[in-house]
Amino acid sequence: MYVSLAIGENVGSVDLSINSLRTETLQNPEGIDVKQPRLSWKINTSISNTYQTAYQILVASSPDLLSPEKADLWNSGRVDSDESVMVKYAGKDLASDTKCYWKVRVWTNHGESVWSEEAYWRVGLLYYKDWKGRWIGFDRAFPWEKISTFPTLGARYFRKEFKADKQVEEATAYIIGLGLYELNINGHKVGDAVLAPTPTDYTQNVKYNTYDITQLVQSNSDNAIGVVLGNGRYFTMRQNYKPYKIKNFGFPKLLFQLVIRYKDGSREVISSNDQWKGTADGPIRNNNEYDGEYYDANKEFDGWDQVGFDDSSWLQAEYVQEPRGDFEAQLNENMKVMQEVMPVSITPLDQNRYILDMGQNMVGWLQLKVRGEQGDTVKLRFAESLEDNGELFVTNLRDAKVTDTYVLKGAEEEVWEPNFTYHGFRFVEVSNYPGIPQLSDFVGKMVYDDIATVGHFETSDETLNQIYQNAWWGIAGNYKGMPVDCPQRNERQPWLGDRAVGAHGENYMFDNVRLYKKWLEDIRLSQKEDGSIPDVAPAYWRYYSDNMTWPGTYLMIANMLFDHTGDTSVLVHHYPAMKKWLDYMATRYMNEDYIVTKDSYGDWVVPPPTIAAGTGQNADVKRPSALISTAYYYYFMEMMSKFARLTGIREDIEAYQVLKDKVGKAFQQEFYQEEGYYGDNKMTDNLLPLAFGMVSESNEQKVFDHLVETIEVKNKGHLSTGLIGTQWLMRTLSDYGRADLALKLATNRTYPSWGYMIENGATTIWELWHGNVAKASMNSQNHTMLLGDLMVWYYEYLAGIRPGDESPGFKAISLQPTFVEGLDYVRASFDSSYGEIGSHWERKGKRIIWKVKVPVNTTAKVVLPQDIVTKVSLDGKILPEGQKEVSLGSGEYEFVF
Ligand code: RAM
Repeated sequence: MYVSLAIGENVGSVDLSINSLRTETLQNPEGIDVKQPRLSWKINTSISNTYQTAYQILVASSPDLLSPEKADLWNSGRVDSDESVMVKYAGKDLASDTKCYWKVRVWTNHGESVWSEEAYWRVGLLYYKDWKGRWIGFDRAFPWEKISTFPTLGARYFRKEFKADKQVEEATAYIIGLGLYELNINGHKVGDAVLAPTPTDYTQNVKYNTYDITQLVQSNSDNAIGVVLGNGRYFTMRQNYKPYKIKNFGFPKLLFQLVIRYKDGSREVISSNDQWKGTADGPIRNNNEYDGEYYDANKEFDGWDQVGFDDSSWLQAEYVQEPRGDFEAQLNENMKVMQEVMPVSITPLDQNRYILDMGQNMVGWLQLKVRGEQGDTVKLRFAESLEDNGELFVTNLRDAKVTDTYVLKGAEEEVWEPNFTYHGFRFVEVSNYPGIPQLSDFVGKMVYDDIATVGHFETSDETLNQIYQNAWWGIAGNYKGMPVDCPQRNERQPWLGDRAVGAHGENYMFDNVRLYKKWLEDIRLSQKEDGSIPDVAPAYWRYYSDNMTWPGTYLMIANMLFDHTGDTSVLVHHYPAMKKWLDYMATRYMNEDYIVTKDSYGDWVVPPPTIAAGTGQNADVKRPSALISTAYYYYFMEMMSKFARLTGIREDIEAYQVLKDKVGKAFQQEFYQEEGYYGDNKMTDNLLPLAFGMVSESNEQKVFDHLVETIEVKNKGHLSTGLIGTQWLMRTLSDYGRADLALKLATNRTYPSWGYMIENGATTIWELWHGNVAKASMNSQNHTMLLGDLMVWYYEYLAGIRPGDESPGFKAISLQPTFVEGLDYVRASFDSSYGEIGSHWERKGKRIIWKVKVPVNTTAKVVLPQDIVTKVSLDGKILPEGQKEVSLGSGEYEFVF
């Protein structure tokens, strides 16, 4: 929608439009339980330096009422404000199960827009009492099922017919299907989500999904509902060999509610109860995340989710115990098949077995096309790499069976893919395939949270680009409604430490705000009464090890979300739990000298000194270090003081500073060595105090020199950091003037480095620096944790895009690339809440041409390189000599120097 505006003599007419309307940062969300949702929009215009001066929002209960005169829920009137992101709804109280339509117009310094197109959100079921149905399921296994270490529990199928005996105006379905569900109406799958809903600790909260199914319900007619339930993270007997460690929640169960509004204004609710029919004797004979899915097509019941199916042999649905957690609307995205991957080769192993190569270590599953006899049983087994003899390498999967089985019914052609499992794999062993399988019989389905890729990054260096690709595949694949550590072995846990800084870099690549908000809530809810926070949250594995670094991710991600979105409510909401945790740690583990004595993992997985030394070995994994825990405590004091300031908890601002200073002094005394380094002079020992600002000015250079000496001399130009140190490595080197050394580490192809992984065939990031030779049991080929701060460095240093100091959430932007020698160009962009931020620089002979893009309603502070020798021009005009900074409004600009 464009409108021409006369806006002053010099400019003529411009286009000004508004789009990307979002509620709680979602486009047209269905069923949210936020009582005061926050509304955002983007302004587009081709004219530079445009900012908003006022807005007007209308919210109405129907599109017809969406005018200033009629808006029945809210007419904000003209509000003088430059806010265009997360503006809080301030209209009438919202009722459950209602739809709210909205639109907005803005005034800018360059004129006024017309009304935007309309968007909507639907209010979900706000109160427990709004749920009319009862929980149904079968709280038991059936005779053909097995409850053991490797249980076989099939999917549960439930069905119900109902009559919509009038003209349907609107039909909305609310569903909580645990562990996983698929909802069908009249034979059609509802929505494109897979492996829904998002996993939680079901004793704390369970998430419901909402669907507008108006198009699927037949007016004046009978209709059928069919729901399939999978085990997911709810029925986890699969790991029951460690009941002391692993939570099990029970058997799959369902709560369902369909609200139909008829054209005549009447309303009808159809919900789950014991009038539904159910069976566990269907085609999905077994399903779980680790062992795969077993599907017998001969057990299919044709038309079971359509009207007229004879369900007389099915059982009456049973009332079952409801889960303990609160029912909440799911605000983060469900998973989806996000991309298809075609296999690149198929190689026979023996008469009956073939190896399929997907060309990429991916997460998801394989779709199979097959023709054969009834009862033929095709097996698919998945792995990340191959043994030398061409067989699958499966030892690193530990006891996960990762096998999908399909039993043919003998139809003309059968096409199948699993519903309730996923695998981390590049290779697939196909066995018992009738006939000769062709590449075209298989399609890889890449499955992760339905979030957009918002960042693009490219340089003149092939290694940097390939690492970026590997990172993208690894990060995306490990988004499973929570960030998991790995997708392939019998683990797949949301380990906190792996994402502490990683999440910050990921945010430039993916629109993951809702995912990380959800995860922060998982972490908060995992806190014990006494204050302790686990290393894994949701705590499916109970690891309450009283650690500083892993649980500290709680604070670091809150900090990232604030800096990247400007959303203070995150800090307000989590502040008490963070404070409680820090108090808990201090009370138990801070000695009278202010040293925090407890740490669990140290600098997890530092590289063995040589490949030979690492062959057949784990990394040097657990070396708890009081240096690390004390440094982090110091760092968190600064962060808490910031949070206290932002949330208005005045008394804490100073208190945290005071404690920080004490911890800082104690750290100096305890760990600083007169030779000018910290602790044992390991890279991480020196990196942390430098990165956290703990080193006195007079010592800084000495400490930094030791760090550099370790890299250049001792390590011959390589890193020797594990999960902790790598999180601060690239930025610290650059901040102290050695971006060239950071670039060297990032482009190395020899051990240990990210490039070494690539040299050895990696298409994702390994768990271990020596992953090609390490002991198999602890050696995933798709972990993201060793990325450290590399992605942050790509965007914030090489491209120089950062949130500005003056205003968080990229309302103010800082642009300051490191024009490091050795790169000919860097091209990056990032789609922020205000629009695209771009930074492209390129060497042309001795000059650098740098193009930047600043979105409407933001400002950017550009810091010019300090060591420029030539004159600087901005859009062809020479800047005054000595100018070091330029302030820009929105638009596209070109610097030359
Ligand atoms: C491993 C996980 C994870 C790491 C922990 C400490 O089991 O893979 O990545 O955070 O250990």
